[in-house]
Amino acid sequence: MARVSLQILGFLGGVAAQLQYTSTKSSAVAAAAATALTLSPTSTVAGKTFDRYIQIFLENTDYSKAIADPSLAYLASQGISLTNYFAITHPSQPNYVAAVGGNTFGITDDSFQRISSSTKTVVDLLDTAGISWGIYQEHSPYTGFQANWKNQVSGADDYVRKHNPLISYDSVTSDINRLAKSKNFTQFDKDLAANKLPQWMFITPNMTNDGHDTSITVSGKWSRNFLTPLLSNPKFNIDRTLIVLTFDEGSTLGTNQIYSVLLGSAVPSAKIGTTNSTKYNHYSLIKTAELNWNLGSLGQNDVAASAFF
Ligand SMILES: *[C@@H]1O[C@H](CO)[C@@H](O)[C@H](O)[C@H]1NC(C)=O
Ligand SMILES: *[C@@H]1O[C@H](CO)[C@@H](O)[C@H](O)[C@H]1NC(C)=O
Ligand SMILES: *[C@H]1O[C@@H](CO)[C@H](O)[C@@H](O)[C@@H]1NC(C)=O
Repeated sequence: MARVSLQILGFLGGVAAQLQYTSTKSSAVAAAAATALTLSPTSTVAGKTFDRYIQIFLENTDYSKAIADPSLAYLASQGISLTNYFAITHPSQPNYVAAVGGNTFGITDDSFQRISSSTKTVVDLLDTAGISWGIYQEHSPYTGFQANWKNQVSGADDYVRKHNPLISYDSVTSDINRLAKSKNFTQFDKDLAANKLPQWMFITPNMTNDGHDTSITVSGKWSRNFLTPLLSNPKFNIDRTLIVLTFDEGSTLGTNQIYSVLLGSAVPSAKIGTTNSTKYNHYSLIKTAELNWNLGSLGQNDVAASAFF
């Protein structure tokens, strides 16, 4: 019985997401927020190189411009700067999709997409291995929200579905326990304070802080201000923590080379402030988790990708 009703809920959630895609009513959102299921499971599966993995995506900036930003140059000096990292394609959405599924699955735009429930993502591998995971999307109005959300005062785009890597996969949205791990920054703060952060995380700041609707100065400052206290927070930067701060894509006219830096306690102190010119891309994000935790593979572009370690 419980299983059936959960499936119906998941289905209704999908329908609601499509209806709400263009116009989101705040009354409906408030009602749904009151009942949304939030889960914060934890686990301690030891990895080869790291035990906690945090991926953060900023928006739309070429490598040369990002590395020249003072805040991002500072962060590069605090870790290993990856000087030969390329996004997969344009525009945003297929890059996010690829970063968890190992393929763009034919998506070439930012429109509402659903990827069939038989398509696996890295969270299938993590679930099989018993590794806790969660995604934190700034200003998603409630856990498991599947539409877009505007600032209710200014009307500006705030949280957008296209920047949520897992939400287009039916294998995630049709499973209430998975949807319950698509959380926001309110929940990030709570999970951090309660020692409930998962081992695998993906973080997307909102449309202001990720630079999409602002500038590299704003996304750079946000990154430095967000990460600096976390790097010295023993609840966040626990032993063997690896953070990858990167961008979804470069500018449309560039080579799609993007800034990426490895930070956290998993970076050996002798390598702090160094560069690494191995060719990496978003499939490397998956491959790195696979090798670290012995997860096997998705059989997609993750197979041929290079891992960071
Ligand atoms: C974040 O999600 C929680 C849980 O669904 C919700 O109560 C809260 O209002 C959300 N925060 C923001 C800033 O939207
Ligand atoms: C994005 O979040 C910041 C707080 O982190 C807030 O100041 C800003 O107004 C938000 N952007 C929008 C469009 O609501
Ligand atoms: C980046 O460089 C390659 C090739 O020299 C090494 O194999 C990697 O271990 C290295 N990665 C890191 C994180 O130092």
